[in-house]
Amino acid sequence: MYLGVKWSPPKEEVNFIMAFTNNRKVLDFVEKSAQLAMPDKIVWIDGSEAQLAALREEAVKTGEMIELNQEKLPGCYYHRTAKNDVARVEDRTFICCKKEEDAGPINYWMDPEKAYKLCGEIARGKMKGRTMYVIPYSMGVVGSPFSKIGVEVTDSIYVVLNMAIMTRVGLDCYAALGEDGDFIKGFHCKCDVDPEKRYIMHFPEDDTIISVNSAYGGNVLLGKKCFALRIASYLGKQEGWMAEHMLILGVTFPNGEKHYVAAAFPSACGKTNLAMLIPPKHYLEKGYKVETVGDDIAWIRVGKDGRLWAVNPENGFFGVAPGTNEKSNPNALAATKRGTIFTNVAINPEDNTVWWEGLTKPAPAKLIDWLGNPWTPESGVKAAHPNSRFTAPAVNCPCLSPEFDSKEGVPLDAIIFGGRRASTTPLVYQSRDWDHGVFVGSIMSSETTAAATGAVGVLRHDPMAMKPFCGYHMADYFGHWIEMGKKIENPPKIFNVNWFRQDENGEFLWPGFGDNMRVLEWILKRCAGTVDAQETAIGYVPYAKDIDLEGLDYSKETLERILYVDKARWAAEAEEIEGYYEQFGDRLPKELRASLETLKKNCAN
Ligand code: GTP
Ligand code: SPV
Ligand code: MN
Repeated sequence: MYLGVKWSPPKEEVNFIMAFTNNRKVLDFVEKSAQLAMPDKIVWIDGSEAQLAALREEAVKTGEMIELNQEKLPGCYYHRTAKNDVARVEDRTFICCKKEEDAGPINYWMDPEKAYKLCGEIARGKMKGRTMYVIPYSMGVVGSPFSKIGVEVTDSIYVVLNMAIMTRVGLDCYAALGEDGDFIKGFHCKCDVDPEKRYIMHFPEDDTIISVNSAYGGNVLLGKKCFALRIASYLGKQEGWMAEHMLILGVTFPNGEKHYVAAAFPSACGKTNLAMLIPPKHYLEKGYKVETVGDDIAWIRVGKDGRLWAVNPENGFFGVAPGTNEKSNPNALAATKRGTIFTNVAINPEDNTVWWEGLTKPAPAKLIDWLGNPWTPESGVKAAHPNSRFTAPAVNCPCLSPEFDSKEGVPLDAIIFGGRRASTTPLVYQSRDWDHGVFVGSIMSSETTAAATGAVGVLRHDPMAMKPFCGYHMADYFGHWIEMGKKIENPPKIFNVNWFRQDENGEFLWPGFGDNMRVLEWILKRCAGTVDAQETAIGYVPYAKDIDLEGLDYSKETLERILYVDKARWAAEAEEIEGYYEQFGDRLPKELRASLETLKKNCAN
């Protein structure tokens, strides 16, 4: 039984000659998907450039994609989604485990049987007149002990082409599976792109994902948030590893030493930017270098050496376009110059290139906005959707780490949490130890962004930046972090940063972007034990003198202001956290409760 449909296939209707695999589970999954959605045709994606080129051509013919200026942007295409389909839909994203209590208070839950039936009814016959594409893909380098294979079926060429950038698509995935290997099943059907019937369902106990009535990024590129975070976090808990919403970067010191950090910030809160940062001039002159291993997802295991090792399971960047420019993130911009798909940005009709808010100042005089309407700077609306994105191959990134393809990943010196907080949270602080670091991650709050539907700028808890992405009970996830800590002989140090402190006029108090290197340096010095810190109610905070301000027109007073730990505010924060923790009941690890008590005590005296 799959999707509520009994299987009685007229086999000759389905093209299995081109299946490329004798894995009976793959064949069964594809058969059942076809039986349900009734496509006219099945196309088995092999990942070859010839096949992808033909699909691009077809998508341009049907209007699904627009070919951009091939001289200025070779291999680049443009896609517009439906107006109602521009971001992840958290309230329509479900964890469908057997017991409701296992999904926890933070996830939306649906009974698996009900969810299969509902989606079965919605998707039945919806691929009639369409083609179903079968995409074999690997999250991580094929053959790495970290990696896992998925197969996504979809009726969208846009999905095929994006998956071919974001993951490792190819027949070697079938070879890795063999005749009997298991994989994550992903069924996607855009159906009628009806927001009322849009569902993103996860069945962690069945290794299955179903997505219907959307054709947007995180809802439909099933290898990404659905598999690599929601399903993988569940697998990680079972198998003793971690799937996190984290960037991974490497810092090379002037003496040649390399150190790696992973950082969890909520959606549209600066992961891509930090991962690709270019250090200030005097750091470059001294020989510092920052390289990107990943910008969104990290799979992390304990290595033989008792350290944590991280890989980026993705193969591309699905990055926020607005705000990306030559100054803020030249590396990301360079990555979008070839082989990239742009979604919901604006088009400059003069030369058939792309534009978004913040790319250039002033804006071009005339554009076609993300809705397809003529636009001028006087229009009074945004030309690009605030969650418009680029899908760029990782290999394009000038600062891509040589360790990007490493099968073992990179060893972590530090884990950094961070959110978008106008007040309270200082620029940076260090936790006292692993368990306290888990507490620091668990109490993260951040203002919402355009990455998900709903209001923007609302402060909410987003523990470890995983609120929308944890595939099981959040308190059990905290417990898993605590348990992992016991297995790591040489744990990374855990920090929290906040690039988003604001003054009374709503202006950011910290320059951010490349200047975040100054904070990274302090963090790595703390890891090496070469810089002192002041102990405060919330953890260790830098002495202002230890944050390098060379080459920056920045007052020591402002720095002191954003490093200051205001006990009264933190006492209020602790009280708020107490209320927030209540929903976890007895499942909340005692270590976290103890850390909360310490915080309360520290703020009281
Ligand atoms: P997802 O892909 O949604 O997971 O997001 P992300 O965490 O990779 O976010 P990204 O780096 O794309 O940043 C999103 C927004 O944050 C953009 O508008 C950036 O301009 C802004 N931003 C990033 N870094 C900084 C910073 O250091 N300071 C300030 N003020 N803004 C930043
Ligand atoms: C996020 O929202 O955190 C993203 C974009 O990285 S999406 O893939 O749409 O989830
Ligand atoms: Mn993300």
